Amino acid sequence: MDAPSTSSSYDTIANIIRDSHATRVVVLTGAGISTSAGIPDFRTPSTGLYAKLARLKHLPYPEAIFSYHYFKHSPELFYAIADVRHPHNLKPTISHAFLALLAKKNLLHMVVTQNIDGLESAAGVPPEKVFACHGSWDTQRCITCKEPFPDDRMKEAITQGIVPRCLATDACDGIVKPDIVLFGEPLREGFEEKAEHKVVEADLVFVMGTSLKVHPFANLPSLACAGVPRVLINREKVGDLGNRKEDLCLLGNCDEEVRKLADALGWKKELEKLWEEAKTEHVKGNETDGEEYTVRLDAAIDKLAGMLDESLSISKGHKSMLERHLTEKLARLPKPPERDEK
Ligand code: CNA
Repeated sequence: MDAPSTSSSYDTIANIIRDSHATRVVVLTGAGISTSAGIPDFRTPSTGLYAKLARLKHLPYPEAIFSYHYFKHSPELFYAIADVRHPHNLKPTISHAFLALLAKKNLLHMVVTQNIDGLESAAGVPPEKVFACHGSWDTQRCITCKEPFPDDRMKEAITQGIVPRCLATDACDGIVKPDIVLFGEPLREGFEEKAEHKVVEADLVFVMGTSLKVHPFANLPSLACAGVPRVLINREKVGDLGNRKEDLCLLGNCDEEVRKLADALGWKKELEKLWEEAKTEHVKGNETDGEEYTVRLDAAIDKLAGMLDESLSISKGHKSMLERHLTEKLARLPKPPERDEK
């Protein structure tokens, strides 16, 4: 980890906010703001999903489970771990509550999140202030005819780990997919208006809990106008954050850094209260504890490793077909932005 942030960084940011220099705050978030809720991120070595999935020897590469082309070929894998990836009854973190507090104080212009867990809304950020550019688990549809699929049937399929099939007509029988954006799929509509334009309009930008490895999201911080402070809250330096003279880097765990910042702002009590209320409001009934979630995920991946035999492994022929498909797609650029890894 890089050098810890100095107390003057928190005071500098607090002054920018408190003295009303910033009233259009844009927050760009990734999986790191939800890891303390129990949802592993993708890329943290050993605890991230890619590290956990690396033991599935028959996967061509760990990210394949989140690729659209692989999903079309082998949706069983996606659904085998869907239940433990679904954010059922997980609690928002204090970092999510910080976003809600910015909204409550009329400072929040937009949260643009890559996360699909819905925890910003669960913490109380108004829906019009959240743009989940990689979608969410809230709705689902057939990938062939695009017909929406009923929530109760989806819940059943996820719980049982079976691939749901379209009910629209007997002829369709297409695979149903939650409306989350897999690698290789077009982004949700509105990226230009609700993400890019908002960053251009921002007078303060936070970048929290993201490796900035997924494009086009990764380009967003660079759209902040010259002179606009960009604050990175993350365990490590990412992208070009830190390169501009007005950049500030709070390197550490999001929740701890947010607490220190709230303290500098004189918002600590209010933040803790808002967080407590959000947890009580959101989690009704069977609350899932973060540790329990991780244990269940590990068990599901172990089970999957056992299930995965040669019949599910991607054949050499299929792999070269996918590669050909990708090459052809790239050759057809330019086209609307897709969620892509760099
Ligand atoms: P990533 O590539 O796994 O990067 C996460 C980043 O956050 C890394 O730089 C970590 O060092 C950092 N980090 C992790 N935990 C913390 C913490 N507690 N405090 C501070 N920093 C931390 O994830 P990205 O979001 O950058 O990648 C984008 C993918 C991840 C999106 O497409 C998401 O859909 C996908 N994803 C989402 C979730 C979710 O919805 N909660 C979970 C896992 C993956």
